[in-house]
Amino acid sequence: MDSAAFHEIDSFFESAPPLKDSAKITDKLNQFIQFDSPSGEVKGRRVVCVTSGGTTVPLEQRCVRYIDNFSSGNRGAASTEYFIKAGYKVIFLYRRGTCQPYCRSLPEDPLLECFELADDFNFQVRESHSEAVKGAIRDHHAAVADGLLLKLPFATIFEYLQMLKIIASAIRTLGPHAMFYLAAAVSDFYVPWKSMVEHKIQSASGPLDMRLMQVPKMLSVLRTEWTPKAFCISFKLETDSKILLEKAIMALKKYKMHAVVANELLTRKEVVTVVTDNGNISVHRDKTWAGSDVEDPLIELLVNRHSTHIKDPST
Ligand code: 9Z3
Repeated sequence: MDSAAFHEIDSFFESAPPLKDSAKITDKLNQFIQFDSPSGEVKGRRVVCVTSGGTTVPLEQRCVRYIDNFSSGNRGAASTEYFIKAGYKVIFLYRRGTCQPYCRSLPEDPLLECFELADDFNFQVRESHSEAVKGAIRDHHAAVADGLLLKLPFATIFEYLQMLKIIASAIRTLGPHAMFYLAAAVSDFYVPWKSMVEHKIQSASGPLDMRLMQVPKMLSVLRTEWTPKAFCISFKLETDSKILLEKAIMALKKYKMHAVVANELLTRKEVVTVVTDNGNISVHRDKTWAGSDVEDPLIELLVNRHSTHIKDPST
């Protein structure tokens, strides 16, 4: 990376609004990483940071309006479940309000739809949702109790990137056992905090004309400076299939990722292509089973690749 790129990144962090609770987040992370699971095996345990959901770009400091990046959070939530099943500790960095691990089969408003009043004092789970509710509670509680799941919410691009940096510094000591799985949809353009108006933009002033700056690319600095030994997977999303693979290969080379998962908006739940230096692998959802997820074979493949990386971190 050249010095201009470092300067751009430094000035992004210097001018960002300070992250609330950053000391608390660091404490939580350190506790999570050091937590001895009831089964006792922490040494050499793999930790993955799964990012999920879209980042927002506020247009006013006292934000009324913002630009958003599309992501339901389903990819991140599903992947988290499969990583935990594979024995990983997962730091789930997610956009507040998006899909959560173990809740994917629940309706949108679970409290109102899954429960009913039994009498004036008690409520109960509706028969139709009882398996889904029991499963969600059991699996989520087990993951948290075993020290395998830490959930950290963000909303803005400023919060997301500051938290990513804190996470990187917390898991750096794990060397090749650490992994980043960057499924969040991250804003490419933003309004720097210092040039952002404080109050709500007035519509009486006519059409809105505003200049957005490019968000500095943090993937290179994450890969080469923050956690040089970690296994790094990023995602590439396109709507035009003709340019998808070429863009993913570019990202792989430019940011020195270990793999880039390429996906198209419309088919993202059916198929993804894992792009690596040794070629591309198409990963499909198992169509013989209605409840299957493409994340199941995807995480299996990445876990195997991570094992190879741990044996030889220079790969
Ligand atoms: C992805 O490509 C994710 O797979 C999706 C998942 C956001 C499509 P859902 O959350 O969808 O299940 O609804 N994430 C990365 C998107 C992104 O912004 N990538 C940047 C790019 O493509 C690189 S960081 O340029």
